[in-house]
Amino acid sequence: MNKKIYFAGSIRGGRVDAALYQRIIQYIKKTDVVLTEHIGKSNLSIKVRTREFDTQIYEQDTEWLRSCDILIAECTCPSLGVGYELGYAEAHNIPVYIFFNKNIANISAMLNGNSYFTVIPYETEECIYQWLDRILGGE
Ligand code: 6K6
Repeated sequence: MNKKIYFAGSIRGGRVDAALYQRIIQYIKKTDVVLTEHIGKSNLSIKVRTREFDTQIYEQDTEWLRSCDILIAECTCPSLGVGYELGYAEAHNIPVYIFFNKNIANISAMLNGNSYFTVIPYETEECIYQWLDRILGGE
């Protein structure tokens, strides 16, 4: 209850799963705090902006990463930014859970081969929520 969750999902890597991100975020929010609610927004801009604009995003996101209790990532749609966040979380000893739909995508060996990460291949969305109950319930 009331854990701080950093939810990571693709933005410039592609928004094909944005609606799924939104549903996952809403589910987590029933019991806990999601620091990155914007990831699920359907109108989020994916345009490359100025270096200054992106610096603000980087500074804010890495601050949230350092302060979160758990990182939960949906990695079916590959994203350089999410990959960076996973490594950053590992370097700061933040527990990391990585979901991907095994009927749609493969996961990088650099994630699947790293025993620090809990990698969760799923087939149905319902599986994600069952896992979230375990993760957030602290089982
Ligand atoms: C901010 C407000 C409205 O639109 C923005 C623009 N972009 C981003 N805002 C916040 N976090 C971002 C933004 N772009 C990338 N990220 C972070 O990187 C998120 O935490 C995502 O998990 C991850 C996505 O990386 P890319 O490489 O797919 O963009």
